[in-house]
Formats: sequence, C-alpha cells, structure tokens
Amino acid sequence: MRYFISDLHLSPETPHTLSALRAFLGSIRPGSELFILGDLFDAWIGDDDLDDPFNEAVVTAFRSALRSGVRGRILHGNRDFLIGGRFAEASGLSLIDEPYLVDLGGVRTVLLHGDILCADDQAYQTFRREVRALPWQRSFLALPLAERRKRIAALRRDSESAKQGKPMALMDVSEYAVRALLAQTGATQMVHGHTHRPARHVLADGFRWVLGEWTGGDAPPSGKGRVSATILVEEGGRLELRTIGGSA
Ligand code: LP5
Ligand code: MN
Repeated sequence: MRYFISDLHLSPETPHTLSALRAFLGSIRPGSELFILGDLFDAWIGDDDLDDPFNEAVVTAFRSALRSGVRGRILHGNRDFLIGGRFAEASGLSLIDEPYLVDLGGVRTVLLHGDILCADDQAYQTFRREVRALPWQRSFLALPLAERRKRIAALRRDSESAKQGKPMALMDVSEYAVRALLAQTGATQMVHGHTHRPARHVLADGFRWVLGEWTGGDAPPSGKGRVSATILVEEGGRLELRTIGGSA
C-alpha cells in the first residue's frame, strides 16, 4: 500500500499531532510506502536543530516505524524547505525533490507540496524565490538558532497578516499552473497538499488529489484522539481519500 500525507505542521505547541503521527505510523502495513508531501514541521530552521528534544522525538518516531519494513520519502513544504541530509539520515526518510513522479495503477502521477501552484499569489511567489535561493539559505543557516527562531516568529506574523488581505481564491492553486505542470511532467494525475482543502478534482485523465492538514493537535489530554487529517491511500492502483482520527 502507499500512503500520502502532508501538512502535519509538527510543533511542540501541538504535541498531540506527534502522538497521532505515532499512532498512524504504527497502523501502516509492513512493506508499504509512505510519502510526506511537505510541511511535516510547522517550521524547520535547519538540520543543526536536530538536538532539540521535540525534533529528536519526531526522528525517533520515524526510525522505529521505518524499522518494520516501511519505506518513507519526504519532499519540502514552504515551512520545512530547510530539511536536509542530516535530518533524512537521522529519521530514515529519503529526501526527494518535487515534482516527483510515481506510477499509481498505471497512471503517471506527479507529487508536490502545492505552494508553487498558487501562481496568482505573486507576493508569496516573490518571497518563495528569495528564500529558496541558496545564498539566502546559507546566510540564514549561519545565524544562531535563537536568532533564526526570532526571525521565523516575525515572519509568521507578517505572513499571517499578509494572508488576511488575500482573497481565498488567490490562495488556491491556479488552473493554468496545474495544466502547465502536467504538460511539463507528462503526468495525468497529481497529489499535493498546502492549501488545506482536501478534495478529489477531476482532470482529463486522472484526478488532482488534495490532502488535508492535521488539526486538533493542541487538544488537552482529555480530548485524546481529536487530531484528524485527510490522507490519501493507494491499494492495488485504487486511490481513496481517508479521514483518520477525529473525536474519540
Ligand atoms: O505557511 P502558510 O500556509 O500559513 O502561508 C503560506 C505563505 N507564507 C509562507 C511564510 C511561512 O508561513 C513562514 C514560516 C516559514 C518557516 C520556516 C522556514 C525556514 C526558512 C526561513 C524562511 C524565511 O510561506 C503565504 C501564502 C500562503 O501560504 C498560501 O499559499 O499566501 O505567503 C505569504 O503570506 C507571504 C507574503 O505574501 C509575503 C512575505 C511577507 C514577509 C516579508 C518579509 C521579508 C523577508 C525577506 C526574506 C528574504
Ligand atoms: Mn504549506
């Protein structure tokens, strides 16, 4: 079986999402493949933050799950594009580049985070180009961890206030960007996250599957089992969106 998840936004502030991830990993059938399509973390500020106790707990969760014959792959989201080889090695996940092509039941399928498809959100695309440039990343990674944390907190505030002024349609994917990516990759189907609008959209020869974010991770212990997410599961070439978790 193949499992596709994204947008967990793991953070010490939402500890129950990590518990839900552990439970999910424990439920995966041995021999399966797991694809994480970005934004595993709420913010990844560099692989030199691997000693952080929360990050260590995440790495351990993957290591133990992947020991039982599950293969895991991860691609970058807009929150964790600084994930690098050290995280991959520590967790046992293979770091893959988007767009990533897979064959799902004979259908050439392209996997990606999805932020690049929000082509009309020009302020974001300009920002994205800037921070994805290597010289910028090098100078950011050269800052002390505490300084990086401060800058990310400020950036999150800027981003949230920028989003207030953006119409919902602007923050969804642009149809022409979807068509262009299909043409560029020769794929007829697509799986992505980022927009947090889980759905199955019909394309000419396949579907555009949109994964959901993991919500409810800040629920108190009494609300255990409240974390929920929409994921995609493939078995024998058949794809199905599945909601996991929810009220206990
Ligand atoms: O993340 P989400 O879904 O809430 O919003 C995104 C876009 N915002 C971002 C910014 C991130 O949330 C910030 C956190 C990054 C975490 C770690 C990264 C580590 C590296 C450090 C990077 C600096 O991605 C948002 C989209 C939205 O998706 C929907 O698609 O609209 O885009 C914005 O809000 C961006 C603003 O429009 C423009 C940027 C404003 C800030 C300008 C500061 C200048 C910094 C210059 C750096 C070179
Ligand atoms: Mn995202």
